[in-house]
Amino acid sequence: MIKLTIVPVSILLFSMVVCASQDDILMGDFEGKSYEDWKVEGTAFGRKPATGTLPGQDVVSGFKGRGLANSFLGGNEATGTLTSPEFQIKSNYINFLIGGGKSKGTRIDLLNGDGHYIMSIASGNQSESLEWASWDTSGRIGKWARLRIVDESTGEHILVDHIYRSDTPKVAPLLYLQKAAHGRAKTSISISLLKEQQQNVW
Ligand SMILES: [Ca+2]
Repeated sequence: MIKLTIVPVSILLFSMVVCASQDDILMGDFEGKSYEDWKVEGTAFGRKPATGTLPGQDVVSGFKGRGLANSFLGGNEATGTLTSPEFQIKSNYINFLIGGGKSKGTRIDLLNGDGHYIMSIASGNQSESLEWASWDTSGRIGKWARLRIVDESTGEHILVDHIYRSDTPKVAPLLYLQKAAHGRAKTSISISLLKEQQQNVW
C-alpha cells in the first residue's frame, strides 16, 4: 500500500519563499562603516556610506537599512566614482535602487573585464526618493564585470542602494534606450541607456 504524507500548506509556502530567495546575492548594501572592497575615487561619495540625508540636501528616502551611496557630500559640485570588485555574472538580473539626477553625468555603469561598457543607466527620477531598476544580464552569464557608480556632474548627484544579483527582476528590466515618463515634469521618470554606449556591448 502506498502511504501518503500530508504536508501542511504553510510549510510548502515557506519552502517556496526560501527557494525564491536562494539565488539572490547582495553586491552592495552600503551598511558598513566603509565602502569595503569598493574602490572610491573623488570626493562626492566620501570615505564611507551616508546614513541618509546629507547637509543641505532634501530628505532622502527609499533606501534600505541604515546606509546608501550618496554623492551629495560637498554638494552637487563634488564628483567621484565607486567601483565594485570584479565579479562573474551568474544570474539573469541585477536589481538596484537608484535616485538623484537625470543626466548621464550621474549613472551606473556595468563594465566588462576590459572596462568597456555593457550597460549604463541614468536615473532620471530627479528626486531624493530611490526607486527600483533591473538589468537583464541573462545573455552575459559567465562573463566578468564590474559596477561603477558615477557622479561626474557638477550640477546633480546620484543615490544608489541595495544592489543584488537575482534570477528574478525586481521591476520590468530596462531595455536599450527605454524611456518611461509620467506625472509632472519635475517628478517624471526618465530611464535611458546611453546611445553611444550600445556600440561597446560585447
Ligand atoms: Ca543600505
